[in-house]
Amino acid sequence: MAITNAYLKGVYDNLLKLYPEQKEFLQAVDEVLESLQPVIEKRPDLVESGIIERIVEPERVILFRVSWVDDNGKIQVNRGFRVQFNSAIGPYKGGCRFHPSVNLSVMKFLGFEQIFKNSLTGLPMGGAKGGSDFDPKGKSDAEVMRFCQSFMTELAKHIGPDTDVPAGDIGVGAREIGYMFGQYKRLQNEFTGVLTGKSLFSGGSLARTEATGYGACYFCSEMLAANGKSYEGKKVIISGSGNVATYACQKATQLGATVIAMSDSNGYIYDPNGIDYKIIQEIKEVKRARIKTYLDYVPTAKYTEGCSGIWTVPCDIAMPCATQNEINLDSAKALIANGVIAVGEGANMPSTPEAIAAFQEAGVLFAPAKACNAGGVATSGLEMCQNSMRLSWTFEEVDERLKGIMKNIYKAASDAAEAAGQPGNLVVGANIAGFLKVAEAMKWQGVCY
Ligand code: NDP
Ligand code: 2IT
Repeated sequence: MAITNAYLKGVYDNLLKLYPEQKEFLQAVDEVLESLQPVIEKRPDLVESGIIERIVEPERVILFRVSWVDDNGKIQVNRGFRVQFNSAIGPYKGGCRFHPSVNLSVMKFLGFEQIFKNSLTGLPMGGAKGGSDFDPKGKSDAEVMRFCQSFMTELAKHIGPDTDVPAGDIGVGAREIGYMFGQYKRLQNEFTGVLTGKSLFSGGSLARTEATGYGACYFCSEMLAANGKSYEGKKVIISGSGNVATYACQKATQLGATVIAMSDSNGYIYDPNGIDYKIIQEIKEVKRARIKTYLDYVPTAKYTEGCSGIWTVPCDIAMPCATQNEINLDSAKALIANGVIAVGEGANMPSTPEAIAAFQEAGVLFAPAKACNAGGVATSGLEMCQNSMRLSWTFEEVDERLKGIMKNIYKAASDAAEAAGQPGNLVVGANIAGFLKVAEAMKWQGVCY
């Protein structure tokens, strides 16, 4: 499928002319606009209100220099970003990514996706993303702290608990959130819920750490159940070994599956007896070591250099939880040939458009990122809620709410797909369901951005 509607194609072609180098951003917009065709054909009012032209432009992009001093006393300079994409349904909300591959295209694709994802959660959160091309790998804690303080010194001018609430993403976990929170508090002289993913000692929510991985499994469970299937007895492959991957591994195992392979950017491990998430947690969260270290704990496991080979391992359910475009057409074909029944995207945009088309044509159940990984930001929303009330819920209470939210997202995406005449197409369903709420809010608020 391609964008055939002349109006939507015109909007896309204009972006292509304006931002030809922003490949990831254009990829994300292309998918959403393609999905919106049945809606736009029935809703001339949305065209008249210029909703599409407006929704593809960020309300504000902040780009700044981040200077910091390394352990050798040398001055280092990185680029900092915050893309405040859309505030129609709530304060800007979305993670920060620290990775050398970060650029404006990556920030804009993530911010754009976040608009629809946050809308799907049913909570009042607008869409944003931020980050830096800083690489935390190999840096001392003191270097990471100095970087985070410098990053926050500028970012603090643009965020606030009712304005924009950043959180974690690749390369930004509890340690980085802590350093940023401390600096914000020092600058503003305010103890507020300005970030989520906070420590439990400083207003964090129980179950936020686990939420994205758990949520992805809850979403996939709904999708599998609707098709008479479940995780029980299935072989699962999870790419990555960071926050999302670790807790997807724990939940998939709790649901009766065996997680047989996981990876990092260097390579992947294969353990047919099932990977214990606690080992991954120790390797990644405590030791900050490479996945290869798994062999020290389980010598019978196998390590293969190179991360893309993980998709050639036969499995029933594939959960890409590392990064964008990690499953290309070749990887999709290998998974299909090996009999995969479902793909659940824990990462943002991990499958290329060609891979998604191949899965859908082969009848593989496909859970798209903005629905499947929305449990993380949903639980961030629950953290904001607890901060506003100045109280905290139990793990069980947060987890129950998360389950309910993931169930609702599945239903919203599934119903919207059906209404669009494409039953079972959760890509189309999630895009439409996420979009409609934001579009109505933008229309109601007039031409304010
Ligand atoms: P982490 O930094 O905790 O882990 C990232 C994992 O992915 C690591 O194993 C890392 O390997 C691997 N990885 C990162 N970049 C690449 C790359 N270019 N090629 C191969 N492997 C790579 O991040 P998260 O777990 O938080 O995030 C993973 C994905 O989930 C991202 O797409 C993120 O946007 C998405 N996401 C995260 C949410 C959250 O709450 N944290 C919520 C929703 C989505 P290595 O250590 O070798 O770099
Ligand atoms: O991509 C994402 O949804 C996240 N990184 C989590 C964002 C958040 O605000 O919790």
